[in-house]
Amino acid sequence: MKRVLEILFLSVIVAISLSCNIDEEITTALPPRILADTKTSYRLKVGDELRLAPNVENDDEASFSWSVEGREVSTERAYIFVAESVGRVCVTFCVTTTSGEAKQDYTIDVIDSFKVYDYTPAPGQFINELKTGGFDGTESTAESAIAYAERRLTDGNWVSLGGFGGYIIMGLDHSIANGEGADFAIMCNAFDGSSEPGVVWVMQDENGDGEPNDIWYELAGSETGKVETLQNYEVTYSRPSGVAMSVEWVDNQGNSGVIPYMKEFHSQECYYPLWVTEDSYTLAGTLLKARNYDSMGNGAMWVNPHYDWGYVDNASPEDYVTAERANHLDIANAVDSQGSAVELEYVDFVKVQCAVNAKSGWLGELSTEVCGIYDLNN
Ligand SMILES: [Ca+2]
Ligand SMILES: [Ca+2]
Ligand SMILES: [Ca+2]
Repeated sequence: MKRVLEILFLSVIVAISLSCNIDEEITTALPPRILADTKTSYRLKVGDELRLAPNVENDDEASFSWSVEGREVSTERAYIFVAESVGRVCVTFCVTTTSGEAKQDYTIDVIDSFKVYDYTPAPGQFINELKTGGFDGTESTAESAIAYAERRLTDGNWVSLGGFGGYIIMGLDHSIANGEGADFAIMCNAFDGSSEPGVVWVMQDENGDGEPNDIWYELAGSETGKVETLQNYEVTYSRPSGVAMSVEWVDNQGNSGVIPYMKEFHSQECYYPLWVTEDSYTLAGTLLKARNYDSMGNGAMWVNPHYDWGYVDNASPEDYVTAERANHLDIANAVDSQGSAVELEYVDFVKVQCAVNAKSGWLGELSTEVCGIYDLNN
């Protein structure tokens, strides 16, 4: 009998301890946790959709809440954000269980919907090195190069125009009106001492076919009309005969030179755009006198001073807005091929073209960089 009582007693102890463990499991369940690798900032074009579905641990029987600028929009596990208008939006995700809650903020910058129509850079150290944009660096058609450029600009990253004459043509999903003052902005990567000016050209879709095949008008800048500024300057680049070679050029002023191959920094086989099918091509535009100089006299520190106004990738106190990393441009400065002012109520296409033909020692060729375009009238 004593043995039976002992067994009963032990059974009760085991049962109590088991039930204690269960209670403990419930009361000490871990609170939900949003995994740290969640991407929390995005750039979208108007009209884009983004599916947000953060990875959450300890989310048994959780409830979810999504809010946009503080207003609840969904209680689903995942949320599809639709970019409706330009600006910065804060989206908050909240997961709640009986053990606690976790929150995650997302910052979404919605930019104007834009399109790249052409990306024809001059040769340069960043050309064909397109892997920096998540591509494989061997884009060999105009279409794939345009896709690369669009992707880069959507992310707010730079697209290099290479040496003199290299250009990109962009447009928004609407005409840009010529209002009071500056009308649109071009983002770039200029900073004080690093200005690589690009001239801006604008065009109206006069024939209404949606393509930039009409008349380009230059936006005059501070250098327009100066003796040292050359209109109709042309440079012809020739495909190198082998890999790892500089790209030779001749201009229409009797000069020649090279876009130097710089193996130690950019070791892709060739700096001549792979999607240019001809063995040589000519880029024509407006040449500004280079201002770059070797500030220490020993080649270590090159400075690229800014120009007064009217250019892209130009850290001008007059039209470069540091917080936006963008130059503000005014359609009212449009001039025709004779240099006469042209009144344009709006424009549909914008071309940015590298406007200097210069090298800065070990930094290589000067090359305008473009990071995006947006309408200032919004
Ligand atoms: Ca204006
Ligand atoms: Ca057209
Ligand atoms: Ca630059």
